[in-house]
Amino acid sequence: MSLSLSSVTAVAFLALAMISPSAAHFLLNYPPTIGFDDSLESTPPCGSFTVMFSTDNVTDFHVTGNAIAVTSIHPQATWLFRATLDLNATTNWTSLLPAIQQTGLGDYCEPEVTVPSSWAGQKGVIGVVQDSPDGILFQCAAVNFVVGNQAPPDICKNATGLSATYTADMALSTLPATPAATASGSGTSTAVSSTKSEAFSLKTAYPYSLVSSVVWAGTVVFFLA
Ligand SMILES: [Cu+2]
Repeated sequence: MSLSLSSVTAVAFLALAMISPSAAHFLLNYPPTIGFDDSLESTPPCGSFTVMFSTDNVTDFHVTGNAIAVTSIHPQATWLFRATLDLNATTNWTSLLPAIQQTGLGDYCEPEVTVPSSWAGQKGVIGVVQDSPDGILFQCAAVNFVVGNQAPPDICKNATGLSATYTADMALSTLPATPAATASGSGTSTAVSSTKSEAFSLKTAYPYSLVSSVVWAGTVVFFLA
């Protein structure tokens, strides 16, 4: 059996990319993100980006069913999909689905997310929040809410073996409305952070390192072959 050096190298790089927590947290593939900065993805409400309808890639979001597609680099995480008519993305967030726990790496898509039908004809922001082993992470999309529903685009797909189930997530259900609330020293934010660390220790009980070991074992087999 022969394996070219380049394919072995490619496998090794792929394995590294998959297990490195700092490689990326998550990608918002659809609707198009207003911006992604890996190192600032934990900055609410939009991962450090400011919504600007004049320059953002603004797409239609169908109120009776529209896809939201992401890629998770975390083997397990919990998601909140939310939306607001506040064009600054700071207030009045509506949760579009209960919190969802994703297990398995890679592409994940909710094909038929709905928003209140009365929103049709208005601009707004879709917010995607991931409660991950390395914190709460954010991205946003700038959209025009329109009537009807959408056939899920090709980019809406689920990685083999990935599963998603509704769950309860205190960190997501008590998300501060604004960045300022996070920074304040009020009793409320203290309660939020203690909840967050509980959620964090629960999450880290998942065999993150076990998944990494399996990937590495596969890599070693390739090197020895
Ligand atoms: Cu991460």
